[in-house]
Amino acid sequence: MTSMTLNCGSKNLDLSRPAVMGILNITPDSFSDGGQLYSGSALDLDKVFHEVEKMLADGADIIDIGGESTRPGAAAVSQQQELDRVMPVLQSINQRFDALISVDTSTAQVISEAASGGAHMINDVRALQREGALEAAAQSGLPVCLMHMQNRPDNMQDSPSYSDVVAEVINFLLQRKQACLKAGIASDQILLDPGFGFGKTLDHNLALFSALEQFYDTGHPLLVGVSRKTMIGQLLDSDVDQRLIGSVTMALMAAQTASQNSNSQGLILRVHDVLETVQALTVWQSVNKFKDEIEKI
Ligand code: 7PJ
Repeated sequence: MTSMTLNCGSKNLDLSRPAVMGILNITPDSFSDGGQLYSGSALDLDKVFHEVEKMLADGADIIDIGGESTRPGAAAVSQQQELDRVMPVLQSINQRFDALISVDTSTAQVISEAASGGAHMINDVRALQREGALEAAAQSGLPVCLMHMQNRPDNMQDSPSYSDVVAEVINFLLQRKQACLKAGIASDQILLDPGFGFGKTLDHNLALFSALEQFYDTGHPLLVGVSRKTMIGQLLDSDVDQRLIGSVTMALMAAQTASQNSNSQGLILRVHDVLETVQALTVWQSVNKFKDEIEKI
């Protein structure tokens, strides 16, 4: 087995156990926590710091900063707006906290500036398909997360359709991996993500989740983001503020699948509810450790 440490520029991420990525949404219009960090129409940096401090204290391994809302039907954001949102937050978090920061962006200029501004990972829901994004990511030397999305945020939920959702998503991700390798990104710096909820019906999402084994078999670390998503709302018939238990359950199931797959190179869970996810993982890990110890006797 290769090393379970992801090199993230000036920091390393331990992937020998599931890592928790806390979501920091600095958009005014995110679907589940939109505008919470705003005072009126302006982003409130004190609220941002408080949120980051809490997520780190709760056990987040990574803070994921997103300046573009990709919820279904979200308004497009200009490059300048995205830079204006992301860069001051990235810089001030880096000054105040010793945190591993990923930036959720598809824009070449944001990738480049975020890398020089101290970001440790690039998370792209468009898998580096925008003009210049591959080159900017390669130049940054940072790990990249490639996510699958069918169509665009404004139309992705209109009528998602696949003949074989698992094969199509894996093929897409492997094609994007090849493009990354060609652009000079090292294979062990590439993470893959099925993109739950991005151009997918409930059945598509469940098919992908049930096939996580096949994603681990690619030999890349995975990122799984199901937190508070519509699929959980559909399973529970619940609004976005009632999806905590469902989200944590799925996070734990993904962790369990990873731990049972000998090809797994690690898992990052992208979540809103850091404390609850970390607690579930801690209990699960403690029981597993105990079991391993009695098996050794
Ligand atoms: C994801 C993401 C995801 C990755 C969002 C939301 C929508 N990045 N950004 N994977 N989702 N890699 O938080 O529900 O699933 S934004």
